[in-house]
Amino acid sequence: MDGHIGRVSGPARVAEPGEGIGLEELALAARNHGLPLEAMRDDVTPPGLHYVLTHYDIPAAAAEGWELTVNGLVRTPLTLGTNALRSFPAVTHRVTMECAGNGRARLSPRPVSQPWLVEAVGTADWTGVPLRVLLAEAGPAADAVEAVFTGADHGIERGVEQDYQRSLPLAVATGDDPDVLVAYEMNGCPLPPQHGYPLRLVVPGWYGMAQVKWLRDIDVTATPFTGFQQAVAYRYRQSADEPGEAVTRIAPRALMIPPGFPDFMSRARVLRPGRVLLEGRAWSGRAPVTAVEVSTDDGRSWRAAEVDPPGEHAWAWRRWRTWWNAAPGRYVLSVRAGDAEGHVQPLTQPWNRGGFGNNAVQRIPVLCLPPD
Ligand SMILES: Nc1nc2c(c(=O)[nH]1)N[C@H]1C(S)=C(S)[C@@H](COP(=O)(O)O)O[C@H]1N2
Ligand SMILES: [Mo]
Repeated sequence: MDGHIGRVSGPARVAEPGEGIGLEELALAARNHGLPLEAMRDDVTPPGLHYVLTHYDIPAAAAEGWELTVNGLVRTPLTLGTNALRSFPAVTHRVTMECAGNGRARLSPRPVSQPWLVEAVGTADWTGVPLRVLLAEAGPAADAVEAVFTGADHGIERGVEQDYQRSLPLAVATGDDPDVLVAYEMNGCPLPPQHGYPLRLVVPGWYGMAQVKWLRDIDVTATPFTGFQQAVAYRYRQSADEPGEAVTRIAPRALMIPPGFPDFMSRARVLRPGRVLLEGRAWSGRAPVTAVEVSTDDGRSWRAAEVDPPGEHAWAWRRWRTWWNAAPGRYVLSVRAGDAEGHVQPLTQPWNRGGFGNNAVQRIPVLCLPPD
C-alpha cells in the first residue's frame, strides 16, 4: 500500500463490540440514500426514490462526446457515441436492483461500511442495447473468458487507487439469461447523473455492484479479472485472508410497507385497531418467488400472503398482500419470501466479513392503540 494513500484509506474492519455508527458512516449514509419503504406502493420506483450507491464522486459527464469503447480480445474494436448506441434496436427491462450490502447495519459484529438497514432497493424500467449485440458486433476471440467494465469514476478504497471496475464471465455477457443491457434511459428519460448518466450496465438479477455506472470501456480478456471490486471486495468470506466466494445473484427477500403512521424520531409505527392491509414486494435474482409468508408475532407463526402472478417482468419485484385484524397491543410484523430453487429467508443473518447478501427477515415493531 502506498504510504501517503494509506494515511487516508485504511484496511477493511468490523466494528468493536458496542461501537456505534460513526461520522464516516453517517457521511456515506447521507450520500447513498435508500428507498423510502412506502415507495414500494409503485411498480416502478419514481425518480429520486430509487436507492443510490456511489463509491466515489459522481463524475462530470456529458452525453455529447461520450464514447464507449469495446476492445481487448475482439476482432473489431468499437468506439460508440450515445447516438450510435441509440441506432441499435432498443430493449426495455423492468429490473429490481438491490445493493449487496443491504442489511449490513444489523450484523454483529458490524462491518464498517455503508450502513444499510433494509432499504437499498428500487425498481426501474431500463432501456438500452443488449450487451450481447455489441459484443457480437465486436466479435470476441475464441480464447476470451471475461468482459471487464470500467466506469468514469475514480477513487481510493482500502488503500487502492482505482477506477470503478467489474467483470462478467463472457457466457453471462453474451447470453440472454439475464439479458444484460448497456442502458441509456431510466423510466423513459435519460439516466439521472447519480444512476450513471449517460451509460450504465444493467445485469438483471445480480446485486448492484455488477451494474457499472458511467460506463466508458468494455475490455474482453483472456484471464479472469482480479481488480479490487472483483477479487478483494464483494466476496463472501469469514476472515480477511481467505479468497472467499464471489457475490453474484440477489438472494430472495420480501419487504413490507410499514403499516400505520410513524413517529418522526424513532420511526416506530402506530396504528388503530381493525382490519389492516399488510402489503409489500418480494423478489429473488436466483429463481422466481414462489411463496410469501407473514408473521404478526415476531416469527413464531406464519401464514401465506397472496402474491401477484409473475407477469411479463421476470426480473422485477412482485406485489404481495394479506389482511390482519389488529387488536390493541404491541406486535412485531415480519415477512419472508421463498423462491423456486428452495431458498428461504433466514430469521437470523448468517455473518460474513463484508456484510453481503443479508436477507434476514425484516422486523417491524408496531403499537396498536386502544379504540378511540
Ligand atoms: N461506476 C460505478 N458503478 C457502480 C458503483 C460505483 O460506485 N461506481 N456502485 C455500484 C453499487 S455497489 C451499486 S449497489 C449500484 C447502485 O446503483 P444505483 O445507484 O443506480 O442504485 O451501482 C453499482 N455501480
Ligand atoms: Mo452496492
